[in-house]
Amino acid sequence: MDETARAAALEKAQTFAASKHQLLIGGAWRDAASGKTFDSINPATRQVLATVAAGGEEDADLASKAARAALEGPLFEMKPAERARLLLRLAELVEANIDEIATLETLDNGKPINESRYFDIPYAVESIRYNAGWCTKLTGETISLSGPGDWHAYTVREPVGVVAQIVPWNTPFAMAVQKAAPALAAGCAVILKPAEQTPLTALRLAHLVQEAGFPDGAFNLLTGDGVEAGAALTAHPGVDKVTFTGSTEVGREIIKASAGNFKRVTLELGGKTPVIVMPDADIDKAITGAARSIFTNAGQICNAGSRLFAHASIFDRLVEGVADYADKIRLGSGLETTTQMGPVVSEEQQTRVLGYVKSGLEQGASRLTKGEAPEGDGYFVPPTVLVDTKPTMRVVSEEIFGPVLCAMRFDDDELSSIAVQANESDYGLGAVIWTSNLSAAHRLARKLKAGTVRVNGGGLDPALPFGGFKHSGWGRENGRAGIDAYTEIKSVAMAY
Ligand code: TXE
Repeated sequence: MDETARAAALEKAQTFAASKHQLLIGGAWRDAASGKTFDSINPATRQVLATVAAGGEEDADLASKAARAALEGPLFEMKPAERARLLLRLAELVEANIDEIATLETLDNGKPINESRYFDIPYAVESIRYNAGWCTKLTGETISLSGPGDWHAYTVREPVGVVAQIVPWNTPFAMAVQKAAPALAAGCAVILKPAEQTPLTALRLAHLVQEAGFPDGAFNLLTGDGVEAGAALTAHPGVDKVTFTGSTEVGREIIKASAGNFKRVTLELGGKTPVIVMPDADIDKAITGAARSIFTNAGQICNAGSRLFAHASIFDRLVEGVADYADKIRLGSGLETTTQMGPVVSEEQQTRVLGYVKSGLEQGASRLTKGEAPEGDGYFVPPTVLVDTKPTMRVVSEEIFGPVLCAMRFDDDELSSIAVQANESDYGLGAVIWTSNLSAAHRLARKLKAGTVRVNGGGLDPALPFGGFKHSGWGRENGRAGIDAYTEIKSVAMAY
């Protein structure tokens, strides 16, 4: 983005933020039934950025009915190729407005514009295109039966139905799209509930979904907080499936609330990803990789590499390298192109993350970094590297969701014992290995209890299933597994 493009995008984003924000239900924009609203705050300035409708139980009910009508009407009749065309049109619209959407994301969430403009939103575009491809490829099987008589039997994959999608604030647009695109590709009707901290890019998405030409009610937007709007959706008998990304505690609540009508549930919860650096690794690359893994988006990523395990022979060089990287990170307003780390999303998160650092120091950890938070009103947290950390400390066992790395050493090269250390967590979302010995990498990958294992780098891809073992959740998003999760298998057996 050059200066002119940046200024134009900022003006558009600010104009959109200042506009009236309602709920999208059945193709119509309307206020919340209660008339309530909430404010979205710019975390870099603490100023009110937008005022948004606060949906509740009555709105959730209307949205579920509108979604059901779309599901049983126009979506039922729609050919797969038409769904694909609509999604491809949506991808084009997102791309055409990418500077504005990225700027809006940065204003609402705080993340550096270079992250939103060159990673988050392009990833979302790829996710829409990837899922558009699946529309015409959701096939069943023909099956030979062994019972008495002659049979023709086959399976079909049908849309699971009305899907409530509850998304968090750390990558608001990408997360909304990563959920909505496969659901729409499978023929489901969606009710999206963005996080109350960051509703704006989901609102922009809703306008673009309408512009793309999806039938009324295929995509509904219910802004509001978790306890009212979110909980109303998860308990609603008219909702067939819930997909959620957020905290482990709320994940448990969602399982309970979904039990009433046995909703299908997909959960992407927390993580405490281990980054394992073997002595034969390319250390310079491992330093940069480990630093990026925890400091990107100020550590507010579910699979941020928050536990570093390094062999004793390279430990000092590695952690000093990461601490040096951390101390050079430029913190500031996400709107500045020179900013490498923005504020965390809210005062609550800032207090929470700083509280974790304090608890780590009180429990005996030492801080290698010197970073100070910049002056000003933003919710800044300096990137922090802690050493002398132990598995019993809260900073090591709990998800911090901030730019805080806990470094630990291992002494022997025995892969099993490294895996035991890395697996010593309730979470099992991701793991990263740095080594030049690929046989060791494959062996270690088999031993790690993690949904995704990356070797010598790697990122997120719409084609690669993503999700967790253990307390990190249920099911997978992305890839074939991701779209299958929005379908039910129906078997049809026909006697000749
Ligand atoms: O999450 P919540 P919070 C973790 C991270 C963070 C902590 C707290 O450790 O520090 O959670 O963040 C909606 N029924 N992650 O409190 O509450 C809510 O409105 C239905 C990890 O912000 O889980 C929002 O849309 N919905 C994570 C969404 O859930 C409810 C990303 C997430 O909010 C609800 C975010 C309820 N009872 C936080 N209560 C990741 N895995 O990426 C809340 N919500």
